[in-house]
Amino acid sequence: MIRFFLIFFLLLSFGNSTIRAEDGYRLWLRYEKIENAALRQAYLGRLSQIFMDGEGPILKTAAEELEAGLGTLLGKPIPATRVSGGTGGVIAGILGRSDVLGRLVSDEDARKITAEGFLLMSGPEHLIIAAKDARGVLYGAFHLMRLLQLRLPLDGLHIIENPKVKLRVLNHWDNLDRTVERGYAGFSIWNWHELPEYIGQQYIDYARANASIGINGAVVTNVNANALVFRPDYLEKAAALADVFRPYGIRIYLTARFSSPIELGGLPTADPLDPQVRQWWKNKADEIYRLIPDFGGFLVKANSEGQPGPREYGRSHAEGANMLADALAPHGGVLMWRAFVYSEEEPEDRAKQAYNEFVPLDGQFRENVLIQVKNGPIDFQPREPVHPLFGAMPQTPLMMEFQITKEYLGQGTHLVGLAKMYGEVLQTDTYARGKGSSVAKVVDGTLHGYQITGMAGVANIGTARNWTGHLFGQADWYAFGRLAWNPYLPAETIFKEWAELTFTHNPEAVATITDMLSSSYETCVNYMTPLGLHHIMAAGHHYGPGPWVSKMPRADWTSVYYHRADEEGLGFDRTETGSNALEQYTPDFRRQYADMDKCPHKFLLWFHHVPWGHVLSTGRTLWEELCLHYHQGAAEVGRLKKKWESIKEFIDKERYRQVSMHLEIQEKEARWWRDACLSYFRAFSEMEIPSGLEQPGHTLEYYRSLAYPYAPGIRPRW
Ligand code: GCW
Repeated sequence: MIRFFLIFFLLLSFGNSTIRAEDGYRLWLRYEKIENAALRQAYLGRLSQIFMDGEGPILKTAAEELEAGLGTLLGKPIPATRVSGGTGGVIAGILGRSDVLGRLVSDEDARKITAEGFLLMSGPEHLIIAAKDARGVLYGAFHLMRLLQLRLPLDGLHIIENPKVKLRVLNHWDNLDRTVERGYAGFSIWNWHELPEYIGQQYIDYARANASIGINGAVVTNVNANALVFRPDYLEKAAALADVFRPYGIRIYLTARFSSPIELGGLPTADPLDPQVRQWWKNKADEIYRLIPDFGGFLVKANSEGQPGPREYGRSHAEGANMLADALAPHGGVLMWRAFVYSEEEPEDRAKQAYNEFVPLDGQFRENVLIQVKNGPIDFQPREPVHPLFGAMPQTPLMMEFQITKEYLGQGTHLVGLAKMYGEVLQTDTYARGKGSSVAKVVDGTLHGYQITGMAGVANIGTARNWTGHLFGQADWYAFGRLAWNPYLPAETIFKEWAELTFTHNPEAVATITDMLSSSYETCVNYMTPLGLHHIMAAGHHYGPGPWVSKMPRADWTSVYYHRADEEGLGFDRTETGSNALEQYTPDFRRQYADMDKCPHKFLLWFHHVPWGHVLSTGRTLWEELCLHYHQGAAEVGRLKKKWESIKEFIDKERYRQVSMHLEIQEKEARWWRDACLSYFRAFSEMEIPSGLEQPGHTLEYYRSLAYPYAPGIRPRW
């Protein structure tokens, strides 16, 4: 008898756990059955069947997505058919190839749909998904599912959505040995050793998740590149991944190590003007396209942090990029060349390097070249002014490079809604063509008329069961995709969508999660690098504070180089009395920051060296303001915890616990940042931390003694 109960209990608990398994793997694509029967009926009235009027791998995916999604959401099978089943239900297809749609879609609507865009329109008994291409139909299908997931009405629907950016790409800093540089979610999901035969389910789920947010490109190798990926057996492996991505409208790209003709081709040089080298790259591109006909192209990090490049041969970035672009052009491929370049020497200000190297080359790149520019001039810091290049290269398509993985924003343990930072960057006015010249308008091509546009995000994905390590890292991946599609989407809109798709429809819970994501970016800046401080993290792994870092192979790899703390004050003078990096911006942009007393506080110490006792517009001295921001930031994390606790009843136990434990770590680390940095800067200001504020729990020597040799995210291998 006891055995019976034991087996029964085990079955029950196992059974429940599989039903309840909420480990985050399903991301925002959970398609939980709509609980409201009346709403289900209302949807069923219009979605009774699915007529996919066309064929091909991507349309097949769209049909399968609709079938699976509608069936689960509406609680009954809704088969997709290839023959017209009358006028009811979903009618999907490509205009110009579908007579049915040709009759249902007006010429005016048809004209408004651009590449990869879609029309979503509801009639009395049907719902139309019409596009000019298969990707548009797929994105329309996912958009329809999102409407149902958000429980939004379909009556009178008339949506035309066109992607504002052409290339919407994830950069994976994944190494061929499956380690991920600056990755905090386990290992690389690409198991190169078992490809091409073994196709992991996660590859398919990855492609589906990206397609659902409009991402159409994946660079699957690290920018600190390995020439081995161009070896024939590795190209076969890459081709197998391309085969997985293709039905989801995703093109594969590879990073190209500039010295590959030497390392792999056995040539004596990689000089881009050498005919043999040019031929080698042409042959290599031809070889790749024989295996992967829709190969996206190359991403290149050259002459940066030890990566090889054209400068070794006295050639310019344009000469290097154009060689690769010429190899790709016959196949329709693109060359993304990174502007994250700072010279081997150590001139006065690293923030000026890329501008000095690239602006003189404006207009010298081939048509199929995009220059991939980080959002700021240093290096993905919690907050940076926008990169001056965004206002300075009207003739060369610049694409944005955001970091989704949180190398400098709390890595795998902090909740920081990055859409807030991305939006701040994208909405910044460069004044390149007068007022209203936002970075978003540079990136989407409307400001300078770029023929090709792009946005890249350094991925935060790994083998972690919930993909991103910290569950809220999914919100950053989701936000990147939504902003690459539409750089003008408000962060709060994205956060609200993600919260509902991922957790619950309870309005209080959704509002709270939205608020947590929305406030957490400023919170993180405050407890790490307030008032324009930057690059004061620990060396190497970049885990935790290190304002004392002063001995590195290069001065501009230290912290003291950036904060410039001395007995007089704090901050980096980038005005004309200092490095004058400010002159690289347009006059209207410059004007906002040139005067210490008018400079917005968020960039005060980025552009100015400010005396400790200088009284700011708040009436507080710099030192007092610094202490206040650090304490506000750390205290805010405590409030994040309380917000999460307040919605416990609406969140499943498993994911609630995941996030709670990470919030515990985040609060501990926020206080660590606060106390370590103030203890260090106090030695220069020679002022006490205001008595009303909690004093550091340890001595400066204690904070400086902390060492974490196994902090995650492996370092670059230069
Ligand atoms: O922020 C730095 C990182 C490096 C990275 C480099 C880059 C891939 O610390 O790990 O190298 O940026 O963007 O190339």
